[in-house]
Amino acid sequence: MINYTEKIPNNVDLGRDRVLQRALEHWQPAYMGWWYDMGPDESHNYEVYLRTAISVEPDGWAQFGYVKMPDYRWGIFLQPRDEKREVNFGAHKGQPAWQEVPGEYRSILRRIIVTQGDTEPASVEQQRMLGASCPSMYDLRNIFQVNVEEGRHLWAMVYLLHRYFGRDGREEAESLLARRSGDTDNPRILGAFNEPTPDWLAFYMFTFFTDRDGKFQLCALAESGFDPLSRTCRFMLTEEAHHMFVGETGVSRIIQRSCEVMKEHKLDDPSDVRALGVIDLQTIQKYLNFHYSVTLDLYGSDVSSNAANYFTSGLKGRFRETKLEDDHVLSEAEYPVFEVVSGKIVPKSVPALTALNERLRDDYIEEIADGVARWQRVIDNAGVPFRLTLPHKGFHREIGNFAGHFISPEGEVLSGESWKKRESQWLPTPGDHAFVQSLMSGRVVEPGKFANWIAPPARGVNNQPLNFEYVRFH
Ligand code: BYC
Repeated sequence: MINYTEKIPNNVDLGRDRVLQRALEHWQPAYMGWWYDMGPDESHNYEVYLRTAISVEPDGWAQFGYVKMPDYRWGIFLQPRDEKREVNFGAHKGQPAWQEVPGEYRSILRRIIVTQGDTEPASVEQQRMLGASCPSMYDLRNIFQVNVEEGRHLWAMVYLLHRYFGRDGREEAESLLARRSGDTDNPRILGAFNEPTPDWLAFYMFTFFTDRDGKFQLCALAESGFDPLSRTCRFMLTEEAHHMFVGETGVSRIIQRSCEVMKEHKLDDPSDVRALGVIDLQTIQKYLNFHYSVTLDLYGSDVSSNAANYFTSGLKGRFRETKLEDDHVLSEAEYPVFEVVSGKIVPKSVPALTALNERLRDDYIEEIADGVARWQRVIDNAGVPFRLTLPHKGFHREIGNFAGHFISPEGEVLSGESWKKRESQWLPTPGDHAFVQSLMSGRVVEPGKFANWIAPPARGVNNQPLNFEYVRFH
């Protein structure tokens, strides 16, 4: 008999919760089976310098030490409860926050939790082969850190399903381990989580763009009137920051290295840049276009009655809901969305309640633009005349008002034919992928060494030097 309280660090009084323990007796071994099958390939015996959360206190959420990943202590943590917390928006505004699931919202709440939970193992599956082509031991350690924490985020959602949703919750928790990223018969729920992450440039783009969707969705769920969901998401957000850091600095280091080589050899033609074994800025722009557009789809339709219901029910708020100055009910307010009418993109005012997906997407775009401006500074500081741009938000979309239209990165509405002709200038082609992957044909794991196509980071993990042995392979 496994002692779960010892094995699973938690602040949910797991030791005394018989129902939860019984549910975990079935799920925990299935989770380990999933990790052995779908977790990072060939990594099970490595000792990795990881941070583990063992409590929510400032000194407990980031304990560093060597761990074999299957022995990682995936914990269950909720931010401490605020007894006075209320439902802060929607039809129940002003009522005490719910500690149990309101009966009438049971199925939509379960659906939100399942959708959130589904993304976590999906991303681990998408990234599982990347260890074989890592650019350094430092980067290898970072991807493993991201992977174990995505695993913990799955635990966080599964805790809610087991604790609050009875048999339905247990079934959903099992299905979370059964779906597979990219599987034709049983795929992950949301589009971007079925796309491959075939190389490290894609991985850094994913953690910059898609993990940031994670941040914004978690922020919206952290506003939930269902208090356990809010408290779980608040704690998850402390870990999410590191994932976005890995993405932002990863892309930034690739840009820096390419610019260094371009300056040193005084060249800017992409094929000359490629010939020196670094990634040309044009290819980086194409990857950016792809990951940005696929991630924009994750916010759902521009006009959505689901989103209006989530808000009015008090289950999912807006980004920084309690800091916003309005009635938090949105019965009168309007919000602009865009649609394609007779070959033109035109604004349309719709009830703000129905435009909540679009609003969250707009909040996200603002933060993304700041990150891209930081990448641009690396290019400018190197004195390279190249501008990275964010494409128009209608570019390459499959969900919402732009789906089915052909929009250029500049926001022109094109015919299918002229889109096809230019697509290869805007999105990575099989040839681009083959080139990027050709740079990443093997792994670089000598402590302190970095692949030619990426600059070293400014500092190591947890104040350790860059040549620290972040992963022990024996
Ligand atoms: N792909 O009213 P609509 C993260 C479906 S990332 C496929 O527009 P709604 C992480 C939708 O399900 C954050 N299907 O959408 C990052 C619906 O289906 P039904 C994840 C899609 O419901 C990196 C229909 O289309 N968390 O944490 O308002 C690494 C019409 O839907 C997609 C969440 O997403 C899509 N992209 O909004 C690790 C938060 N989009 O009803 C982790 C929870 C929509 O016709 N989820 N559909 O069967 C939600 O709040 C909502 O489900 C969504 C969609 C915002 C995603």
